[in-house]
Amino acid sequence: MAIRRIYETPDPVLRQISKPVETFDADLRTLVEDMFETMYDAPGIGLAAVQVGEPIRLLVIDLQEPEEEGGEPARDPKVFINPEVLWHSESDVPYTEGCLSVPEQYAEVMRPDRIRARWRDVEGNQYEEEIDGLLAVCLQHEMDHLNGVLFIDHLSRLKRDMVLKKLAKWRKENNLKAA
Ligand code: GNR
Ligand code: NI
Repeated sequence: MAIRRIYETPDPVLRQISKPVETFDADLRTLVEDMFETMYDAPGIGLAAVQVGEPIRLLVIDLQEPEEEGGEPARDPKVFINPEVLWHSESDVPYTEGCLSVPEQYAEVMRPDRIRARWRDVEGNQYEEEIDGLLAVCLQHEMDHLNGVLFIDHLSRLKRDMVLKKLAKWRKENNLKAA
C-alpha cells in the first residue's frame, strides 16, 4: 500500500473527464487500497481517483469520524465505480463542503438531498440504491470530480474568488507552492 500525492487546484488534471473503468483487475484493487490509505492519512471522508492523478471513474468514501483518544478508528469503506445518478430529488439542501484539492477552504453548496444511484464495486458487481444525508452530499461531490468539477464551481463568482484568494493566502502563510 502507498500514500499517493493529492493534486490541488489549479492543476489541470482535476479538469479532466474521467474514463469508465473497463477492467476489474489486481491493478484496480491496488489503486483502491492506495486511495483509502491516502484518504485516511489526509484525512478526508471521500476521494476520487482523479485527485491522485488517475482520471478513471472510481471514488472511495468513508464517513466514519476518526476515533478520539487514539483508539483504532471504526471504518466503513465504500467503493463506487462507474457511478451514475438515475434520479435526484427536486429539493436542494445546503451543506458546508471542503475538498482535499482545495485545502483548508469551506463553503456552503446546495445539492439535491436524495439521489438514486447505480455503481459497481471493485469486483464488478452492480448495485442500485437510494441515498440521502451526508453520503448523498459526499457522493455528489465525488461524482463532480469525475466530470472535472470542483465544489467551488457551484459558488457565485464573488464567493469563488474569495475562496481562491483565501487559499492563496493560506499557501503563502504555510510556505506552500501553488499546485
Ligand atoms: O474530506 C472531505 N470532506 C467533505 C466535506 C463536505 C463535503 C464533501 C467532502 S469530500 C472531502 C474530500 C474530498 O475532497 N473529496 O473529493
Ligand atoms: Ni473533493
